[in-house]
Amino acid sequence: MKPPVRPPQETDFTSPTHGPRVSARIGLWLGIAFGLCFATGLLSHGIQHPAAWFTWPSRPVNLYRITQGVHVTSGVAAIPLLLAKLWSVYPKLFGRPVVRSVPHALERGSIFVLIAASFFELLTGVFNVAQNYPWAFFFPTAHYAVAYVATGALLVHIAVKLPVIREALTRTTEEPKPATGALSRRGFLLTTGGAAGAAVLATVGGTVPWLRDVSVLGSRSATGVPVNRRAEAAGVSTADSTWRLRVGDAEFTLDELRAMPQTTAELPIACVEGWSASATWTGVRVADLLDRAGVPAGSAVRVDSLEKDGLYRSTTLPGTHTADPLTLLALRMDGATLTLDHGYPCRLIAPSRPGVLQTKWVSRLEVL
Ligand SMILES: Nc1nc2c(c(=O)[nH]1)N[C@H]1C(S)=C(S)[C@@H](COP(=O)(O)O)O[C@H]1N2
Ligand SMILES: [Mo]
Repeated sequence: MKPPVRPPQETDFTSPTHGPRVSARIGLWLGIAFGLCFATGLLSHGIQHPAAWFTWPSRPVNLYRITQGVHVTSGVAAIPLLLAKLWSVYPKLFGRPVVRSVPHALERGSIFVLIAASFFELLTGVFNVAQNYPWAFFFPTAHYAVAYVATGALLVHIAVKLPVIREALTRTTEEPKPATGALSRRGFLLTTGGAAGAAVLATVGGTVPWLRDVSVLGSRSATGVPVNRRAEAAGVSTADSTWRLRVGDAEFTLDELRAMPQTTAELPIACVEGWSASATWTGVRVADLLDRAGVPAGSAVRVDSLEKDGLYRSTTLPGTHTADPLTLLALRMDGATLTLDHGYPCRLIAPSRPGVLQTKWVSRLEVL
């Protein structure tokens, strides 16, 4: 006789890939990935919108490149981890009664918020790396705000689950062997770890040059330095002979800049969108320019460009960076005069600075 048809129940799901032991382990990895992603995201935000107390060092030159690489890589690694985590707990959807008590309702609600916010962060992040913005909101603001929602919900979740987590991570008793052919807990954890590792490898090449060949998602950085905003899109055409660089009250022609002592350095452009690329830049030290213009050493300046109204037409360069001898107004890249797309006649290139702040087509340094 057939059993009567009934909806599935939580106890129907007997695979060892469900349950607290798997869930707590994957949760631990996911917590680490989220923690790294949140911390490096906050840093990046802090550098771009510094509070009065915040200073970001200009050395080592690759510091921002590394923190941004960790941000993108940990975010990408979190995607397979999140999916595996949801797999491990989805039988709970069939737990009855749906709501047992007020605390239970709050707990379930917080998990819903956590999942929604996590998907929002990971998906918008991936779309940003792909430079695809199929939505109406401004990515940085939304991605930043929802990060707090996700992190808050995560902390609540960990606090609520602490006893279960502790028990699941320390228990040593063996569970019954899974039916032959079924995926064991170990097999599931290894597969999940493998998927996260593959995701990391597919992404880190955007940051680590010698891993570029294995990084299918890092293809944007395959050759040379990518251009995010072209001169044409920025409304900048070949600067005419009337171009001058204004520094405080002083003015410099392009020939005067070329006649000044030149510094050559290999420095990266580390874009917030997940790629970074090094180039050899040659140009004038910002510190020298400020000195010639009679501006006190270590002053912060605003860097203005020829661009009329782009979001990144103007940036603030803090004193730690103006004082650094590797902070340049570059005239040349990889031995040749800057192309218009890379910022001709001159562009800012400073160590350990987000790409979005490496202002191109500079026309003025205004002392703040
Ligand atoms: N004036 C201006 N400078 C700019 C931008 C811009 O939109 N306008 N984009 C920035 C961004 S987002 C990056 S990643 C770098 C890229 O420099 P590149 O085009 O030379 O690679 O330029 C930066 N400088
Ligand atoms: Mo960028």
